[in-house]
Amino acid sequence: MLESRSAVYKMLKDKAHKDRQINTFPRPYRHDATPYKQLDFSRIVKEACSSDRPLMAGLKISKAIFLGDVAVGKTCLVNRFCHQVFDSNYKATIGVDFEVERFDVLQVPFNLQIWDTAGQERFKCIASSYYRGAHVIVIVFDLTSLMSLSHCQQWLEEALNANSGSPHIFLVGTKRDLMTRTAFLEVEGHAVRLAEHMGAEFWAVSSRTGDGVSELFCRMAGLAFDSSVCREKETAGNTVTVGSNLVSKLKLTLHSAYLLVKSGIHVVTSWTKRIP
Ligand SMILES: Nc1nc2c(ncn2[C@@H]2O[C@H](COP(=O)(O)OP(=O)(O)OP(=O)(O)O)[C@@H](O)[C@H]2O)c(=O)[nH]1
Ligand SMILES: [Mg+2]
Repeated sequence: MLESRSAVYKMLKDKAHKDRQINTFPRPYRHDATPYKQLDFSRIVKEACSSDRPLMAGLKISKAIFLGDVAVGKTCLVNRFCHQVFDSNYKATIGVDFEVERFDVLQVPFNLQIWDTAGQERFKCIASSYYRGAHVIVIVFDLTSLMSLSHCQQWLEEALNANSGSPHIFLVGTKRDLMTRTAFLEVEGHAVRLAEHMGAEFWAVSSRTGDGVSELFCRMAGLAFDSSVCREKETAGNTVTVGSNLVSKLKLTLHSAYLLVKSGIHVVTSWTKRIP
């Protein structure tokens, strides 16, 4: 397997590639077309990333799933970002494809698992079994096909049914290069309204020219990383609390045990002494 294509190689690299090093909070495509209004990493995240505490040492991974109609351009989008290639010949995805992309966010290694699912109905059963546990849901449509846009709500419902958390949701229109400006503005209007209804952040990209692709993935990584560290801090906070209680309970128990053992030894000693 080529080094650049190996997921494990990417995850274990010392440093992420320069364009995957995120030190400022990535911007949305349009500030008026996103439900994620924060302008910077959370304070708790910045503090955690600048300290050397062991909390930051673990391997951080978030899962992103890509869904949408047949041939809307999911695979091309993923391949443009992961391998800097574009193939104009359509090859249907069979079931699901998997990639991992390594980022350094605020100098902390972060991996984004990318699950590129098949849009064909006959693979739905296989593909949908990979929806679970998603931190990022990317619903993809073709900007030149309003039909594909009209199916996005349905795709989102299916993805949400398989997930219990609160994933970040993206609505991404592809093939921007095929649109005239006037046609694009019209479709963009529909898509922005739908994105608002879906609670999603809207993006328009072109995998052929690469327009917007890197920005989109960095934005996903930035948001996913921020939530992942916040979650980790919350869990660690709870663990510490629970742990501290346990530790104090354990101390009490040990102390009682010590007293018991002490008296036990005394009894046993006396009893032992009495045997002969
Ligand atoms: N011009 C142009 N063509 C694109 C773009 N993205 C994808 N295509 C073309 O659209 C067709 C379908 O692309 P895929 O990425 O394979 O579509 P998919 O959504 O993965 O399809 P399934 O795997 O069947 O669900 C291919 O012929 C691509 O070359 C784009 O940004 N611009
Ligand atoms: Mg595909």
